[in-house]
Order: sequence, then C-alpha cells, then structure tokens
Amino acid sequence: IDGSQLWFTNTELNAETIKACPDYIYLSQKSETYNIIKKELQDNLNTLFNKDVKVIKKLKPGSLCVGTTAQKNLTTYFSDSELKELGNDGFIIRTVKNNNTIIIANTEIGALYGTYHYIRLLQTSKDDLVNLNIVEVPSYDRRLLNHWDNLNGTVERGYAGHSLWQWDELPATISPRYEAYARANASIGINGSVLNNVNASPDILKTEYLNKVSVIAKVFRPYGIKVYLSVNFASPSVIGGLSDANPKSADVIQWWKDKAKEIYTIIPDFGGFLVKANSEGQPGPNDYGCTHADGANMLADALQPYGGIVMWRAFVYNPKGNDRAKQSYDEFMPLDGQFRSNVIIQVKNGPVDFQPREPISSLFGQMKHTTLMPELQITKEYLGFSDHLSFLGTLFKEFLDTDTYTEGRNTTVSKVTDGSVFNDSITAIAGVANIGLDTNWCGHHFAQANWYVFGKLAWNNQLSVRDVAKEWLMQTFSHDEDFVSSMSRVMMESREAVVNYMTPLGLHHLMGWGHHYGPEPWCVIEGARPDWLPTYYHKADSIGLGFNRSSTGTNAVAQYAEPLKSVYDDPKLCPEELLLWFHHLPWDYELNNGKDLWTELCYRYNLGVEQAQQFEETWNTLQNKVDMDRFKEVQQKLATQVREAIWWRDACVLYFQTFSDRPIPHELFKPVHKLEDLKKLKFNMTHHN
Ligand code: BDP
Repeated sequence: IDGSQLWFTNTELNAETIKACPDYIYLSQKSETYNIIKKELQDNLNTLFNKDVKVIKKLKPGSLCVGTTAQKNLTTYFSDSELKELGNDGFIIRTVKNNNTIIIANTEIGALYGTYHYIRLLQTSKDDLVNLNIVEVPSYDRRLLNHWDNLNGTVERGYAGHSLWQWDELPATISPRYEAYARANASIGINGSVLNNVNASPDILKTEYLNKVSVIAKVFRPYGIKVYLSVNFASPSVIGGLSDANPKSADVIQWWKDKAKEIYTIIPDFGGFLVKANSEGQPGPNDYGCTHADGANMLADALQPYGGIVMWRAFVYNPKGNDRAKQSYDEFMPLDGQFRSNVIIQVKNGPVDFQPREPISSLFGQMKHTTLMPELQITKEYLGFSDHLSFLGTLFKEFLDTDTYTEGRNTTVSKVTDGSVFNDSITAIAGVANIGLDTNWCGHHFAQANWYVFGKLAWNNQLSVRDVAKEWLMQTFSHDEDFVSSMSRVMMESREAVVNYMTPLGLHHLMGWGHHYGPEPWCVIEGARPDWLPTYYHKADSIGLGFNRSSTGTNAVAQYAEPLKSVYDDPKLCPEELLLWFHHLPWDYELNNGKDLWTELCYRYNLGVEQAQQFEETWNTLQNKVDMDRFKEVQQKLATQVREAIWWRDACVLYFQTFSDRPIPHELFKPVHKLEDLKKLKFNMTHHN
C-alpha cells in the first residue's frame, strides 16, 4: 500500500453499521454528478457489504435514495423550511417509512456531499445507522485550496514533489490525477482550487493558459469544484502591452474587463481571482499611489457581471515598518468598509507567517465592515516540511476557537468569519495545499491528515479534531482500536511537540533563512531583510528573551479588543504559550509554575524531544497493525523527526545560553551537539524537494 488512495485506502465496514445495508440504491436522475454518486455507492456498498446492491429507477422499500429537491416524491418527507436552510451545499440524510433512507439536497453537489458522508458513516460510525436523521450545512460557502504552484512545475513551499498540473501536456493530455484530486476534495467538501502560486506569473491569463485551465475545470465540475486563479497585478502591462497597470487608468480598467469576459467565455463557472499585491516585491496598486481598496475594487468590478469574486490578501509588510506583526492591521484597518461586496480579504491566521504557534491576526473581528476569510497553511513550511509528523487540526482549531471579543464574549474567529456575527456577503476559508506529484500526494503519510482536517473544518468549524483524526485513521489505516487510540493521541500531541522543540513559549521564526527548515536562531545575513531574520523576532540579549509587543514596546497588543489587549499586555496574565511573542522577559523571570524563564525554556525544548521519541516508540509498537510499506516509511520519518528535534533543542538552547549565561539544568539533558558544529551545518534544499 503506497498511500496513493488517501483516505479511501481502508474500505472496512464498522461492525455496528452492518445492519444498515440497503437492498437497493434508488437513483432516478442522470448527469455527470449522478454518475459519480452511482459509482461511489455501488463500489462502496458492494465492497463494504460484500453484496451486489442494485440501482433502481422506481422506488421500492429498503432503498437508499439519493436526489435533489427537484424530485417531488422525495421532498414529501421534509419541510420546505428545512430544505431551504440547506442552501447550495447542505444535505439531509433521513430514514423514513418503508425502511427507506433518503439523501436529499437542493443541488446535485449537495447530494454528492451527502453520499460521501453516508459512506464515511458506514466506515466509521459507532451507530447502527438504521434510523438516521442528519442535517449538514457547511460553515463556509467557499472552501478552497490554494496551490502555490508555478507554471514551470515547481511548487513554492511544496514538499511532496512537483506540481500536479501538467501545463506542458495540457490541454491535450489529461492526467488521471486531476479526477482523483477532485474526488478526494469533494469527499471532504472542498469546492474550490486556486491553481497557481500567489506569486503569480502574468502568463496564467494568456489565452493559451486559460484553455489549459478550462480542461482542468471541466474535470472538476461534476465534483463541485470551481477553479480560481492567482493573478499578477501588473498583467495589463506585462502581457497586455499597456504602459502600466494603474487601477485608475481607463485602459487598464478596460483590459481587466475584457480579460474577465474572455475568462468566462472559456470557463463559464470560473470562481475568481486571488491577489497578492504590494507584498514581498509583488506589484500592486500602491505602485501608483492607490490603495488596496482601489486595486481590489477595480478587479471586482471586472468580475462582478459574471458572479466572480476577488480574494485580496492582507499579507503585507515592509522592512521599514517597526513591527511586522502590526503592519497588516495598520494598512487594512483604515480601508474598512471601502471594498466591494464581491471582495473578500484573505487573512493569514497569525499576524506574522504560519508559525508553529501565533496569536490570531488582530484583523479578525476588527474589520467589521469588510468580509474576511482565514488563510491557513496546510503545507508545513515552518513545521518540518513533510518530514515531521505534525497534525495541524489542533493548530487550526485553536485559531478558529480563539475569542476575538470584538462583539462581546464568544465572538470567536469561527463566528466572525462564517457569517454568524456579521452579515458577510461571502464566507470563505482557504488552506495552502500540501499536495504534489508524490505517490502519496503529501510527502508524509500523516500529512494527508492535514489536507483532510482542513476540508472537514472548512465544512464544519465546530468539529472535534480528535474525532476527525480518528475518522481519518480508520479510513486510511485500520479500525484496530489500539491503533486508532494510540495514533490519535500522537496526532493530537504532535503539533505541540513541534512547538516545544522549535519555538516554545511564544518564540517564533527561528528557522533558517529562506528555506525555513531547521534551527538558525543565530542567522545574520549581510544585506538581508531584517524582518526575514530570526534575530528580529527573538531579541535575545544578556537581560532576557522575547519581542516586546506590549504597551511598553511596539504596542501590538493595542490592536486586539479588550480583554485580549489587557491580557496579552500583562506578562502575568498572558497565556504562557504566547509569552515571548508579546514580552521581552529577563532570564530569571518567574513563571506561574515557579520556574525561571531559562529553566522553563530548557524544559520545554527537552519536552519536545521526549514527545518526538514517544511518537516513534508508539509507532514501533504498532508494526503488526499496518502494512509493511507504510509502516517502514513512517518509521523512517519518525526517526528523522527525533534526530531533528534534538538538533532543534541543542541549537536553540546552546545559542540562547550564550546570552543567558546559565547552565542547562543537569537533570534535564546534555546536548548531543556543539554549537559551533551546528552553526556550520548547511541545509540542502534539494534533499527536501
Ligand atoms: C511566506 C512564504 C512565501 C510566500 C508568502 C506568501 O515564505 O514563500 O510567498 O508567505 O504567503 O510564508 O505570500
């Protein structure tokens, strides 16, 4: 077993659900999507129950019925209002009279989601499923993957091989992986893909490429997945022959209008644009003295006649600014309320950049008159690439569950972004994909779980990620209870372990310059942007450690609503896991547990190593519960993780020791490495791609 089947690998029936086997599948409609539904149900039911379940066109007792509200013989069992509330993508699965179970939705795609849900239940539920009444409506309307894939086939921050999209072969040749990808996404509710890197090549908007994109869109369509593209703001001048890309210029406005028209002629259900502007060297409206709102609105107006949207990224910062963590807020807050209704501002979860742990971006909840969408990173740029096992469900959930307090208690990030608090014109969430051409798609077998959990949380941001982990383990590996409970425990702890051995107590960005793999807290590079260097973030000195973002420092805390602001501002109240994010504290600063900062730091780094060792030991006890190939591959990765956890611990502790001038508590650990040796290590990127 090579992992290519993702969470469709282990098609085992859960013992309790054996009674649920329908006698028939009632499907009276025809379409490409219904063909998928039919195939999924037949294949799965036949395998699961080892029985030939017939598809019928006239309803009989004992049927599993799938359809939409257009079929009046199915709707009699539902009230108009409950059907209406399902919106485009929701569904109901209900057992009615004559032992019939109906999967109903307003659209075929909703019925497809219901189908996948039902199959998943057969495989993982503890219930016997003979009397179902399930209503599911997604938290976000648009649930998107962002691919940072370049047109030359490389993937920015991709650790699972080259890009899935075979631009050179398209449109003539269609890789079978496009459909496999669409199926995997549809099974967890993802309904949009931005195909290309946010550092976008203008070429993507050339007719030649649009024709290629249209072929991918066609494969995705019956699975309910829309295609979106990242666009380069300078496109009108680079590929359009105009003298500039000024959003106020009539020619530029017209160019985008014409381009939008062309796009929708080629791809009628095109989703919209994702834009990285005036960020890390990308062009944007600021180049012409215009604001982000001017730029976003100009594009939004071009897409508006066709129902397209603009996802405009708030990831902006400038080396001249005083604290990178504050800049996105400072730049965007004054623009609140100025964006068109088909613009959504895409905001990274934290104020800096996808660190193992960050507080939430202060924009969430604060930009009350603008629609915001979270951007999460599924690919683990800063958490050990695809080499370390680190389940991001806990990271995503911690972020979504964080209370912004902007509209009083319990106005969590989930609620301020999914339409529960504000009257959002669009609701959306994006995850930067970890998918590539590797046989197992994600580089590490367990990295597939991060794709999976992103999709599940985009569908329902209230889910328990422990349950998601278990459900994923059952479908991907085995139903064995010991296996599922042991590995779900590992998964649930794994992100915290990474935080511990990389950046405990609110430290951040200690990773090597550029590649972001491995520890380089000492890193200084002549001429490099200071805000890309670790020393900018940890600010270690003889007095202590941490970035003072309190009211005595850069006052980033002031960007949060009360009581967050006061809590973050006071080291005694600030959650310990964010302490050094907000404060520069003396080495002998006493923490709540009575230990001084230096001791606690050593303790946490070592704890991370112990956790990684524990993961490896746990996996080794499970050898006879998984297939040999995946067992060995994961085993090898876990061994690497332990080795590198030690590398991280030693590098950081030994380096910070040059400032603290204190001994490592002898009962904790003795470094394996010497600081001079670690400083000489050169990272080899090719090994990791
Ligand atoms: C950072 C990455 C960089 C991306 C950038 C972005 O290091 O490769 O282009 O974010 O999100 O995380 O635009």
